[in-house]
Amino acid sequence: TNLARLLEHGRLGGTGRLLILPVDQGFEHGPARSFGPNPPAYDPLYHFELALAAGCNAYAAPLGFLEAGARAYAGRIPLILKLNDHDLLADEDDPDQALTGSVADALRLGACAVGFTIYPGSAHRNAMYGQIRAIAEEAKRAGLAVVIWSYARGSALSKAGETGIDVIGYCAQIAAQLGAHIIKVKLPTDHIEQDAARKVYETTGIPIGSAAERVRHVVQCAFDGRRIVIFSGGAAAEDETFLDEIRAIRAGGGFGSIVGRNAFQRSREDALRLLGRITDIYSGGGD
Ligand code: FBP
Repeated sequence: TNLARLLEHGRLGGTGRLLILPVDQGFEHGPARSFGPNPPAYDPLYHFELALAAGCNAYAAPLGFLEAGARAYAGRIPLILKLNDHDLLADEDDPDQALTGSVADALRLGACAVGFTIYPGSAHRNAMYGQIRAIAEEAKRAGLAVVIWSYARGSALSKAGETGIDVIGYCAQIAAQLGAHIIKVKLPTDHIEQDAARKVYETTGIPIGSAAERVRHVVQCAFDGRRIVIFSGGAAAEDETFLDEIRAIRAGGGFGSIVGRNAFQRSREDALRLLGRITDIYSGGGD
């Protein structure tokens, strides 16, 4: 029921596509870097309003931001409580995430899903997999949906490897095997990180030449379309470059986007215009 709430809400409700506003960047990147470009975004209520006005399917944030507005907004827009977070104050080759919320918090705040980040590629990945296993069990028992941010990161990978097609496909598969209902990954490039995988891509001719083909392959890696795969927005970008990525996600059978910085780092009016164009594209128009 909670997964349906999320899929049925907003401008894309009932289309099978999703647009989610995630605002954990204050924790993940720092407040000035995140909200300095558009100061009204320091206010947690700004993001609830933006997600609502844009017709997003859901709004995702850590405990503090959700606590600031859940009383007024929990019944008006589906909420996803991020249960772990990472900060940038200490430089680490192998990043880890701290547990910053619980399933009980998600229920108290009226959220319909919990969110959790894993870092495949980090030396700490196995501890994160163990944590989400236990959290997903508890969340599902309570009727909450599970969203996994599956981010390749760590000393085992090159910088290019973090978005390599073989690695992103692997991240999608790991999140699906960990029981995610919704999987969030970065848009992959045509880089192939692992030699063993390169051989298979070359010999079997898996099409990965265009962005849409790569999206299709990542969706295939998440149980051949039986799990919902959405793609992150990334750092603020030119509108047309960004919208081309959305068109590629649609063309490749991706289920949608989770767009943070490209939404809240510009004026509200500008953000609503861009988010409107994204929902137009996912609804089948907007070309
Ligand atoms: P963005 O659209 O701002 O990229 O947000 C999506 C997201 O997953 C956030 O939830 C998270 O804070 C951010 O990406 C992490 O970005 P990065 O990989 O650059 O640290």
